[in-house]
Amino acid sequence: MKQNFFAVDLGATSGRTILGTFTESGLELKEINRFSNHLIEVGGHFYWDIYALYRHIIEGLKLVAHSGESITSVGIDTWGVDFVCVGKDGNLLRQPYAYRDPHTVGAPEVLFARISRSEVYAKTGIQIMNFNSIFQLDTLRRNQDSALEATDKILFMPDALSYMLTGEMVTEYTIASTAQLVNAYTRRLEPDLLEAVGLKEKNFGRFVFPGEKVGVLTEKVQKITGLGAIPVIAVAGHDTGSAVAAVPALDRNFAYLSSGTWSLMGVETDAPVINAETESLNFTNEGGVEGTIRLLKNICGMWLLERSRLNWGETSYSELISEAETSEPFRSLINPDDDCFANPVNMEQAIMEYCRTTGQPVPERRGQIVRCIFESLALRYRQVLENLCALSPHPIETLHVIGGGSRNDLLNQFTANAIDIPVVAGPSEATAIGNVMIQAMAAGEATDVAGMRQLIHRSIPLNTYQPRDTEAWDAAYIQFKNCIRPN
Ligand code: LRH
Repeated sequence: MKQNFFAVDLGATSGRTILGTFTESGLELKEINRFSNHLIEVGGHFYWDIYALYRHIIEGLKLVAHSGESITSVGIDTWGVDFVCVGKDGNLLRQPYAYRDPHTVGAPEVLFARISRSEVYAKTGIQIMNFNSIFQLDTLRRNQDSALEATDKILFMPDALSYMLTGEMVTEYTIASTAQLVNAYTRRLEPDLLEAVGLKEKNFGRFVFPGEKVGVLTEKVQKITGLGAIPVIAVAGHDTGSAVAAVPALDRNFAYLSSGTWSLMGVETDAPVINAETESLNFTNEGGVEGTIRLLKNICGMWLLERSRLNWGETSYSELISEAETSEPFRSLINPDDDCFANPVNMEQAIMEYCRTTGQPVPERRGQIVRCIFESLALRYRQVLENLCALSPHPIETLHVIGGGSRNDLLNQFTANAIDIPVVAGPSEATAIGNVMIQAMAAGEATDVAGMRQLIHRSIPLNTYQPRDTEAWDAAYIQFKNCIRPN
């Protein structure tokens, strides 16, 4: 019988549900619904609306039920680090804080007074970013947050949504690894780190790995959706974990760039790579599928454009890209990872201000801003790739760009030019594909990730970009390094 896998893929600016099916010609994906996901600002704090996300998932499930299609299983992946507090009675205690909330600014330094930075990094291998759950939890603890004080269980976003569908509480390994509370070697929650933020293992759900069953839809959910007792499978709950599982590579000699709100650039390894160099370069070791580790770096990605676009009404991405294409090259550059771009009130102004204070021409037109963003991202990719080449246990011959950003021809070409190796772009729906893959493996319809990658390679159109104008990009790289200011 035909098996349909229902993938819920939630990003920090938009979400979608997708029905994935294997046919003779390969993998078929049908988008069921797509919706935006907003940060909600209340009293200077930023939250997510988990109930709205839940409602969109229910809508998606209803649409499939009404179409008469069957669903074999459901899997949920989301952005990393954020979590929900659940009380003893099983109720969610408030809307979850969003990782761009400024309450964690300076939080790592406060925690490191009690447990050293090196110890935290040596255990987890996770790059220090102030929004990691460990720092969010410590901030809430110090602020005597009433929800945290009443918490019985902490559930990460995908696990919280699975709980709302099934009533079962789990802690899935890949999403938990982003919290900086998992030991990279034992692949379990690390008691010393939990203790440092006042928690115990009993404050988390049953620990599971990708492919394990969470539970089945509750009777209430069955009733409102018109579906049966369908299983919910723990996929790689972390979106980047799902996306990288779907890189259409035929061997190991590649780096990937998962391009969305963030640009995650790294390599896949069999074991954590945790040493003085990875620590000083602040590289991360996130948990992946089939025991793999993603040695990578977070780079501020399309966030720069998504946020700038808020000032430009409904201008389409293709219009903005063509305005960038006809703008002057290398007029001004920014460091995409400068702190000032984390959550500015006005991104366009923040970019202009950066250029002004670093003595560069201030971009005035939209096309100039977009060109500045794309060129700066491509040059930052080069910088991170240089570090990766030194850290990676295997050679890097190709860069696979996956995710929504892989549809951007101009940026793909800029990236190839900047890094001087070929860029292979696609699939743009890598995250949903990875999510479907894990469900298919759990259902016995696929055997392993390598086989699935071959199938994706065969059945999804990919575009290759060869490096061009490399001398001009070499000069621009020097210009880029000169414009970086300390964070
Ligand atoms: C990308 C992502 C990334 C995390 C960030 C919070 O969506 O999951 O891997 O670091 O969100």
